[in-house]
Amino acid sequence: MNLDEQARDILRKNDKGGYTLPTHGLYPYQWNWDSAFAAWGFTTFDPDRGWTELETLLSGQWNDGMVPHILFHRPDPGYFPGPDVWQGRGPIASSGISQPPVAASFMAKMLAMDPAGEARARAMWPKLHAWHRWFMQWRLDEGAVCVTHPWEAGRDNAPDWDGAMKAINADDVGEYTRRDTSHVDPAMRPTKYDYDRYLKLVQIGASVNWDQAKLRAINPFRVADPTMTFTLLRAQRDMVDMGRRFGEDVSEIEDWIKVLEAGAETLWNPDIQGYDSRGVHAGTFNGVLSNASALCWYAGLNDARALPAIRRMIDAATYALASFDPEAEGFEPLRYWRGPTWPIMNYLVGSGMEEQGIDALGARIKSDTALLMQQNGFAEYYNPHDGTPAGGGTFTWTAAVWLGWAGRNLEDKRGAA
Ligand code: 9WN
Repeated sequence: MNLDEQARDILRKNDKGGYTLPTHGLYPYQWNWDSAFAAWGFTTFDPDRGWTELETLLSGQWNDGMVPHILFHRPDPGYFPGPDVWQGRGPIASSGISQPPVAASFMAKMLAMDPAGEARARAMWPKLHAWHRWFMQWRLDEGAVCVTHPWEAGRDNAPDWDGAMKAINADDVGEYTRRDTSHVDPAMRPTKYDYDRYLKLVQIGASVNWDQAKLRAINPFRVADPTMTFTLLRAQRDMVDMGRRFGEDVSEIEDWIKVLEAGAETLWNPDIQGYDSRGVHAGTFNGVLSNASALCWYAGLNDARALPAIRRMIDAATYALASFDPEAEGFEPLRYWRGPTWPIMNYLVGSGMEEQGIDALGARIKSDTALLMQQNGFAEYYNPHDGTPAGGGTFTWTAAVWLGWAGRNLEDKRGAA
């Protein structure tokens, strides 16, 4: 099988009928941003199935507009924490937090690829609008979007959260059994210290039935985050474009864009010459240069200030862009979001650079990402120094990135930028 066929095969095999698992075993449910990538990947060869993926995701939307980060369609003992721990209150058993809102941006791409799907996109637009409003209502700090749990950013154990995690007392979290470490090497996963705190935050949310007003008062974890701010800013721009086409009133969204642009500026940390996460309770930057810092171009900000530090990060790795600055203390090339390179982030960053005319660097990230898959298969993530595949295998969103971007118009741009 060639790589296109392998990638399509992965999507089909991870398809549970209406939704797609990130990978069998490790992640046996529907994850929010994984699902948006899956929808796009399917649209390259089966648009009908692509639209269905997004519709299934939005069928789990809560009354308040939130679209959960996990939908537990069918119970599976292979994942912890499951629906009984989360106690979500939506129409489908779910977690109680959200994830980076990339669905609208993928919907815009899907519409361009399959204009026949317009009626389906039109029906989803108001739901996405309600979800984005939920972020604007509950998650802003000085216009930047905050996460209330490390899992909400999709970058679970990134060093960005270290400061805020220290402030969480998890002594009374109780006994529990992790399942992730029985699927993959524990050395590649977040630590027990991290998991105690992840779980404690879930318990705090569930204790107030995920009431956002109450949670805001008691949650010790609130971090303004570049992942969320930049993906929402991009999503709002795509919503304006689609909304105009659908004859919707987009003036509110245009106002949100201004708020988010100002918010993004509050994440600029001159000390690291990059966009940084900011602890809201502590009132300080975290001093972390990550692949999320490089999402500014994806968000439509052509920021020359941000280029030198990101270029240095790219030069410091063999393959593409590491999730954390390879020259920073605490860099770990195989531990999840503390060093490895992730195809999905490479796509968001690289395609954003291509759109903003940072052509050579964008093309380099793309060809490195393609090379990782050609040499090492469709892994969850890779060691940015030697390309070792790690985490889960036959991964849905990695296959989608191949089909939609990395595997298209292949050129070797290594060394070109
Ligand atoms: C918790 C599914 C998800 C991704 C996240 C990634 C990881 C989950 C976990 O897997 O998070 O949400 O249990 O580690 O960090 O980005 O959506 O692929």
